[in-house]
Amino acid sequence: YSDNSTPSTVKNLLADSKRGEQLKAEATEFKSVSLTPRQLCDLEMLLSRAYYPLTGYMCREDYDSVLESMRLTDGTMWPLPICLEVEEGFAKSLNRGERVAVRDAEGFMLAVLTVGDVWQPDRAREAAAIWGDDAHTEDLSVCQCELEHPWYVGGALEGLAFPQHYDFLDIRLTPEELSASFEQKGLKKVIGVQAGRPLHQADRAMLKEIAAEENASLLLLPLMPPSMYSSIDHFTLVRCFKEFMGTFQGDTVALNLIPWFERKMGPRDALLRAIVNRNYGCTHILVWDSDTRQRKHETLSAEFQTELGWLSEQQDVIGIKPIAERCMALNEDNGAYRSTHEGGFCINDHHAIVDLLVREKTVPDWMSFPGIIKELKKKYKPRSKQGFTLFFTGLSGAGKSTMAKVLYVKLLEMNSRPVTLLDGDYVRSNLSSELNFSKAHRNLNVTRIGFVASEIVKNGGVAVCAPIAPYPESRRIVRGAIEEHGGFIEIHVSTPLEICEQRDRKGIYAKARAGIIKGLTGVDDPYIEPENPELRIDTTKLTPNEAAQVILQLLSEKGFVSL
Ligand code: PPS
Repeated sequence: YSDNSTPSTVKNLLADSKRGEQLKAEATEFKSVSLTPRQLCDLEMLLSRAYYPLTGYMCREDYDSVLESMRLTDGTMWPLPICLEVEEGFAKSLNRGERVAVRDAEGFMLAVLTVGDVWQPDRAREAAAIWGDDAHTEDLSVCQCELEHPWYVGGALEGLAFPQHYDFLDIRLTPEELSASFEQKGLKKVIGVQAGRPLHQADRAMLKEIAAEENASLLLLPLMPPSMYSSIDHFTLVRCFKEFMGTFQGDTVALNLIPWFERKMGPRDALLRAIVNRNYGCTHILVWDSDTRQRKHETLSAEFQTELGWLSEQQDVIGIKPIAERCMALNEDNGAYRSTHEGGFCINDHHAIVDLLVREKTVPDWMSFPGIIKELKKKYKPRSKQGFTLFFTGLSGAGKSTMAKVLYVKLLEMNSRPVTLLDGDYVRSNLSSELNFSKAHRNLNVTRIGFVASEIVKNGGVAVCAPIAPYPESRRIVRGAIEEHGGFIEIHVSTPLEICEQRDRKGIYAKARAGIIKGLTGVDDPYIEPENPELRIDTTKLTPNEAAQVILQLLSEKGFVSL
């Protein structure tokens, strides 16, 4: 990189206490910007120098140069824009040279930004530069920030404090502290291992093999989406990593939490990850193939090959050596793993382990470690103790309400959990009485049902829901909210429109055809069928009782109930 200083000799961007007091006093005059959890990650990376050599948010010239040539204007290799995204109105109120107070969500001032440039980025151009085509323009918002049409602000930062953390303080070292600790321990070679899931036996075998070949130590860096930093998953993941570290002997493994959020922005993202690992003192970086997270992969994915190629090309420039993950195979005779260079199965047992736990099956020793299983058991309760939602979706008159009522009664009869019925009409007259049947209101109605259902599931109950739910976007949100806490069984009641119309119990189709009501689903409003529901049931082919049996059978197969 451009100069030869290493982060261990580079100071963080926090002002000394005298300057800090001065900035605080002056800040009463400044405009303020509050950062989102993801933006807080970037701020912490900038202030701690994990984004060395950046000293603030990129200004326009650096931004353009990074997009065009992956270099800052001073020639340093840098793959992705790091700018502060703000709303248009706020951006237009700013003047060059003005100072802005950068705050967290509680309003605590963390830094002062001296505005360099303010501009509206061409997002299509940015996406094209990053991914090689502009098909990803919308992904930029997903990957980078929550704003749909952000403006960018660039400028130097003076830090007052790092974003506040209260947990795992002993493993939140800055690049400077971590590099110094490696130096102190005399560790010359360190392999950075970032992972967003707990690691198990096969992973340990692979890491041991690689560490021995490279004669290097390991630095484990658990990854969590920033919004999850306070969720149970975060604590489970970090505790699993602590257990995992305990399975190695001696000083060969370190563990640290870094405020990195995954942008998933292709090979350029991989380069940024490499730079950050280098800044934390790593000399090597393990490159995972995100596609081989499942057991059945036989070859490494094309994306992975590209990422690895880019990293190898830039390894001298960045100063870190990439190492590809390996496929590990179990020798069933002696319980040992070895890497297979002839392809074979890539072992990632995490999903299989979780599956065993929720089914109350024993996890074999060759898969994981007792301490890790103990941690995972606290989070992944057996299905028989989890709550779940039956979510019926389909046209008016398809038979959703009837089936919902049958299941409601049968589940009450079984008496394994409290059951709540959230029928479409019932919700409409209570929870959503002010809503109409526009697309926005239907989506809102469905997400409200999902919110109530997720609270029920969180507390171990069963929610039986039966809205039309014609749009995939709200169905997806509901699934996500519920699956965090338990089971989500989507049942598409796929009775054809002609039959629903023939039945017309409420006379609603006749009214729609006569033009008395407008926007009836199936007539002059769309119903987008679910692509992958857990079940599809056509009530012209099954009686309500038969359909209920099919559903109960599925619940039993998944382990939620025992018949
Ligand atoms: S949605 O789309 O999920 O919010 O609909 P939902 O809350 O399930 O409400 C559907 C019931 O409202 C009655 N109704 C209409 N349905 C669809 N389109 C229009 N325009 C409409 N106007 C009134 C209808 O009787 C639905 O009841 P079900 O039980 O589905 O037959």
